[in-house]
Amino acid sequence: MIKAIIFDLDGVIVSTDDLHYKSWKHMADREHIFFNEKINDRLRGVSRMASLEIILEQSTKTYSDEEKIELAAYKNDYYKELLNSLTKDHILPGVMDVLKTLKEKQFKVAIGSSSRNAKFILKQIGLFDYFDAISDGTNIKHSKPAPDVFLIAAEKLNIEPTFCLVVEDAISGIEAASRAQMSSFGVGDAKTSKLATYTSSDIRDLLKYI
Ligand code: B16
Ligand code: MG
Repeated sequence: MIKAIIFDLDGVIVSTDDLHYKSWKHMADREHIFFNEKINDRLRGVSRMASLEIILEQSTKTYSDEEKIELAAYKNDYYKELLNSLTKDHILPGVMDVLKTLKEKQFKVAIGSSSRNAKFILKQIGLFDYFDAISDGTNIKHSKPAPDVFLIAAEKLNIEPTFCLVVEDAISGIEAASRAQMSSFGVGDAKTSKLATYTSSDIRDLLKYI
């Protein structure tokens, strides 16, 4: 029996892919590091510092830890500038229908995101007060595919993990849900995950399974 739905943020509630891409590209160009959309695809659901390591695979220079922190901050400052233009119009199709139906049916809803900017993004799109709990990049040690972000969301909701269903667009996020003993609904990239309990290209199909 499902009592709570935990939503990933980027790629499920709102698409910030392009903003992440522009911001990493801004940093990569300054450093003369090759970066393209294909590499950007590998960053989905991955934490900021782990994303940086993937980008630095293309560099011949070895960066110190301090330099890496500066590179990540440079990217994030630019990303936050871009996030200022985010509004409720950027909420992905079907999301509001699903959220409203879940509230009517009295399911608990939470966010389980790797992003340290999750609360800012939720405020920008007007959904900060909508969720019963928010677990994000600021409260975890290990990011997806580790189960931490979803286990903390369940704990904040006071609901057993096995009663939770995760909605994810990243394959690493579906693995995290599975490791948390939660069922999962994969959209986008995550549709190809063999570990997903359910998959669809339309988030509204989630309502068929609960
Ligand atoms: P930040 P999610 C993830 O969010 C993004 O998919 C991923 O591309 C990003 O690197 C990560 O958040 C960290 O984001 O730099 O804002 O802390 O999909 O888990 O909601
Ligand atoms: Mg995502």
